[in-house]
Amino acid sequence: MKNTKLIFIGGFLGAGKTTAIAALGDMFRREGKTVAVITNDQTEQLVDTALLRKAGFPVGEVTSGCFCCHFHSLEDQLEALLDTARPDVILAEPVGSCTDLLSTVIKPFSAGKATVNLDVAPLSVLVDARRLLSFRDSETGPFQNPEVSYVFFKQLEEAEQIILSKADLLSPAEQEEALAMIEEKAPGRPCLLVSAKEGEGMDRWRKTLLGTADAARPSPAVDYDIYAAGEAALAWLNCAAELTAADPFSPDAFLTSLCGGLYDALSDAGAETAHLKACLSAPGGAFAKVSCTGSGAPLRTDAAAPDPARQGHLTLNLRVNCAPETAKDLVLTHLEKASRALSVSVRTQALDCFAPAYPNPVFRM
Ligand SMILES: Nc1nc2c(ncn2[C@@H]2O[C@H](COP(=O)(O)OP(=O)(O)OP(=O)(O)O)[C@@H](O)[C@H]2O)c(=O)[nH]1
Ligand SMILES: [Mg+2]
Repeated sequence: MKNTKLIFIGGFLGAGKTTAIAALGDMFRREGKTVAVITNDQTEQLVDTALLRKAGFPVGEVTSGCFCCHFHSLEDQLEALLDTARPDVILAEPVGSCTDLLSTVIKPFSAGKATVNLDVAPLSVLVDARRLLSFRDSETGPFQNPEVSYVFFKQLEEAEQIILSKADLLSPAEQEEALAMIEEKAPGRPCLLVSAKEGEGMDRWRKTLLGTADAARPSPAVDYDIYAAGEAALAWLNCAAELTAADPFSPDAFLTSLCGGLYDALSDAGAETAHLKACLSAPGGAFAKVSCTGSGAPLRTDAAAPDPARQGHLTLNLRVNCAPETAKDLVLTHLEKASRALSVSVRTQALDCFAPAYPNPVFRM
């Protein structure tokens, strides 16, 4: 029986985990390996799942909460993928507000606590240098909340290797500043500079993932009250809607109108967006996606669907530091505005909005 590799790619919201998973998955596939992915969120309707399925990966979802608190759901999803896809490699993306993965996920797998026996790779934690530097100049950080900063830096502390992502966007000075900050927060930790978009550093990183996690590493102490407060400071909103129009509309223009307007309104309300992402699937396989990771970063088009469509399925995920009700009101307002601007009728199918609950891991070793 083959020994399937299980690779956890952690890191804060918007750090580039899904983009890296798609790129690593492609690299493994080009070597002839079979690859599957597990996505994870606090609730259903995931942009990441839509994107990775569109890229041709079998995807299992844990949508009831983070891997650590829903370890048995993670086992169920792994078992299902092992049965159906028979992968050589499973790439797993924990929720971006999650930490203490070494104690609650990596060590339990390494100690044989799981129902599936998989070879767990070293824990990689991605960090977006611009986001990292945004924590530098104020005590409360970009989210105006020391508990969110606590979660962000705990993720770095528990990494077996730190991956400085989106290298293509960084000036040499930003790279240097980010590397110095990482060395200060996690002294001596291996750190790779990568760009999943342009390929820089990716092959070096891929090779390290063929190794096995060092489960004997001491886990950082994590204060769960602070961790819980950090997670709860962010409003979490997932939404799905069906779009229809009498005359064809541009999926790209709809997403830009919706997310551009929403992002500006959140900024005007004094809220810092951790990640706003939305995708639109149209008949015939067209797929458009936009994303914005805050701190003044522009809205980016990750996938374009240039042909006009008469219908589409919209998925929107927002994580932002404001009250859940504010996030919900602004999303509904901007859905309405985009609907009017593009003469598209929007039928909301699902809309979940809340602050994440206190984390209660199944195992903590
Ligand atoms: N230029 C550039 N952009 C990148 C790179 N990696 C990711 N991005 C962009 O960063 C944004 C966020 O990327 P994701 O991969 O969705 O980040 P994530 O960590 O999975 O986000 P969450 O799942 O919400 O926590 C997207 O617009 C990506 O296209 C990169 O290497 N270079
Ligand atoms: Mg993701």
